[in-house]
Amino acid sequence: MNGKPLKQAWRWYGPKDPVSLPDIRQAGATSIVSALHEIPIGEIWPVEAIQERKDIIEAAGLEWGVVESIPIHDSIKRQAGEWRQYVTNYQQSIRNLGACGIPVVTYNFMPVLDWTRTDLDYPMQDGSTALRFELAALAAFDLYILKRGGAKDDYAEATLTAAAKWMAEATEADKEKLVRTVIAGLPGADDGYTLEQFRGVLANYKGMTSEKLRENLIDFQTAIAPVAEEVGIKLAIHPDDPPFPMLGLPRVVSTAADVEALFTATPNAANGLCFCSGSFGVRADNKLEDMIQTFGDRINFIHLRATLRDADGNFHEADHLDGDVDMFTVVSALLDVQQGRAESIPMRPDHGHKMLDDLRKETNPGYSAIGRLRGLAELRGLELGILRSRAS
Ligand code: DNO
Repeated sequence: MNGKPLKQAWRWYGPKDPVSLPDIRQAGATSIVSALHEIPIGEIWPVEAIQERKDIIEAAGLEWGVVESIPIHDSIKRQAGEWRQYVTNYQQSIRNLGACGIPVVTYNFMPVLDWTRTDLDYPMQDGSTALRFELAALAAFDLYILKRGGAKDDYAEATLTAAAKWMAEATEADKEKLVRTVIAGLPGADDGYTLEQFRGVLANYKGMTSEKLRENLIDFQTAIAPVAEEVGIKLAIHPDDPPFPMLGLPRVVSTAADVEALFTATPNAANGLCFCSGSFGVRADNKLEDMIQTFGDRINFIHLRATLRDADGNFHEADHLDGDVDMFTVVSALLDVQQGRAESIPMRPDHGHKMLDDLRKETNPGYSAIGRLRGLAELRGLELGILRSRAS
């Protein structure tokens, strides 16, 4: 093959993941993306626990290439309470990961909720199911279930009407399911909440502006980037998913300008990006190819998936080579970045449809085996085609 390919990685939730390490080897991935999900947010990841997990991965013939994620304690995002202690703990976790030779650490800075969807089983025409975000459902949750003060001002008239309709048509079971889907925590995200707890944490953010949140993020990156650099770790901040403010909470890693502001403020070489085509791709104003060219040097980890939006602000996760993301252009641009690097950048097929046998199994939403296996196979073929066509 002419040119260096990306490293094929796969998210594994640890020993309890229904998709095992031997399964992952059969999918053809060589590198594992994982976290010590059992460690409470804010606590230090001990060397022994990291090493033990690393040994399990290596015994299966794989490598632990990326940590996704060390979640950030909420008090750091607000700079409240014991936040300095939590930053110190985070620095120590990075040192410990460095001591074990783990090269990349991913994290995000979304307040309160990590990635959010309103439907985890949205039927596709081919019989598989996908993850979906329906703006009217989120608005219905916000206005009628959470009953957040001032929520009405955050939505366009058409969304308010659609939300009222959603609510009128929903059964009690639909409403309960929506609450669970939005706030109970998706796999790999922070802990879930009950409705009461959720109101409490939202209240803690009262008055939080995007300017302040951005400052807090920059302070955090300024504190951790030199430590990462010292121990040979590359950081990769994951963009907001979805990439816009939600439930009155600001979000500051949604656009090219957001990303630019972070690298300008903390130019340290360890301060990098997880380029997630699906998250950034939800906004039509994010020009993915330009972003890859602009931030190429900073891209330390890649998530590849495609989303399909509609005019009402909804989106669902399309097949990897379908949807609004022009995957040929995205992978081509990423391969340009890759050619300037000594090491292969890890890339994982992000999410996947629930399909075939997985439809009858208990799986982690977005992280069933076969849908991701299909995604990885398609991406691998696309990459090979691009690299081969460049050979002449
Ligand atoms: C969802 C994932 C996110 C991601 C974190 C990174 O599938 O992309 O949970 O891991 O936001 O910190």
